[in-house]
Amino acid sequence: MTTIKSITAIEILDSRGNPTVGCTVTLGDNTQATAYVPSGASTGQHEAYELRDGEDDRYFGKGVRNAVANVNQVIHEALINTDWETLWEFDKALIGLDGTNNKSLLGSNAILSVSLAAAKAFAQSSGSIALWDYLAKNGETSPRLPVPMLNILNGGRHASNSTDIQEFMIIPVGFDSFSQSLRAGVEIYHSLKSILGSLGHNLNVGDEGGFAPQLGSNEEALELIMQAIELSGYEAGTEIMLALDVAASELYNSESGLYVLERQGLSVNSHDLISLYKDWVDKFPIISIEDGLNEDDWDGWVELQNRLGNKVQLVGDDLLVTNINRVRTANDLGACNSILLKPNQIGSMSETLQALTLARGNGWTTVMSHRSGETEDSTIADLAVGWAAGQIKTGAPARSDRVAKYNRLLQIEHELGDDAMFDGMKVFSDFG
Ligand code: 2PG
Ligand code: MG
Repeated sequence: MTTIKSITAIEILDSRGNPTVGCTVTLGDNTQATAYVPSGASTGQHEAYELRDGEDDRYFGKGVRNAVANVNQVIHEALINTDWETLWEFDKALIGLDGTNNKSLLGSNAILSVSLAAAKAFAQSSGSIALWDYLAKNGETSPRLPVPMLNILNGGRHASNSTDIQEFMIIPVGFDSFSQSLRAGVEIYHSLKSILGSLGHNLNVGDEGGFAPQLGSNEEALELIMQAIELSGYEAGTEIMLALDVAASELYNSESGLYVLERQGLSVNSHDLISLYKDWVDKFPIISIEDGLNEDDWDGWVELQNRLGNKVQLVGDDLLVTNINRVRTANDLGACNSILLKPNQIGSMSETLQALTLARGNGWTTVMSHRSGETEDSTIADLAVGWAAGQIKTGAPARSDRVAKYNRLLQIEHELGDDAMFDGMKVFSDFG
């Protein structure tokens, strides 16, 4: 039995200088753990409700004092001094306190902060090495280091004046361990910097630490990344694969029903956009496309899956919002073959795990993910390993909010020693 003595939250800042919730849970045995909640920019319409103060002019309305008060008053008062048999029993009671289907009463940021901090505290108190170990034991999964997807070129909502496509990622697949894979990714990141510099592009970075040059087209970004892979001495298509997060909900014009790619001078319907992806997939070693279409364009997604699903991992982010109901719909329709898992899209640990488990049961791949607004909290690294997600998306190897996750994974790899499992290209064996 585990008891909680206190649950306290404060308002802290994320990597974009916006307020977010930090929470500390103290157990009856004095074990204490803290977690910080991330926040998105290209958020899906169907995500759980992030409670911000609005109204007052503190932080231009983005303060989270109400969410913090909900933790310190409502959640603290309701959930302390009760005996919990498992973390999941506690998590269920926490979710039940809100009672709405999108956490709009207490705020998903309030609830998730408690859910994450409690998970860390329960893990510590159980005598597990760390959260990853506790989760693996609980789920009876063997811990696995994820293949990293490094977002080395940022556009869309994460960088002004860059590409239409939000994220150009590299996936180092042809390596035997996480650290070797990461090293390759980091070297390519540095090579991309030299190439951009030699071409006279600016070397500023976007919200996720990837470069944000002003390029003429989205294809140019892909070509520059191919050159960076070559310059680093790696082979594209075998050792290194490419991935995109189009974040197409941001490109979709609901009045015209068309997707607008300004850099490309294109306004296209979903059929033609899929054809464009098909051209890119034929030309470049792209193994993964996330949010290729708008979050409610179910017919388009089904066509995308039919035309590219046997070759390419089609990841639902805004489409699925880590929500089992949308995972179910997508599976019934045959709309995608992979899920992006963002705990703050749904607002709790247990619901994130449910979405992962259901997706895995569908035979899909699973990708643990950061948000564009992050903190030094690296819990997603533990979730990726403990739940054996297979892949993690956590930005470029730049800026501490991104690097914290990579460093945490290096630490876990070290702790696992000879038991550190890493799949590399095997994760993508269903594609290509
Ligand atoms: C995404 C994320 C993270 P945001 O679209 O996948 O890269 O961005 O957190 O802004 O939604
Ligand atoms: Mg996305």
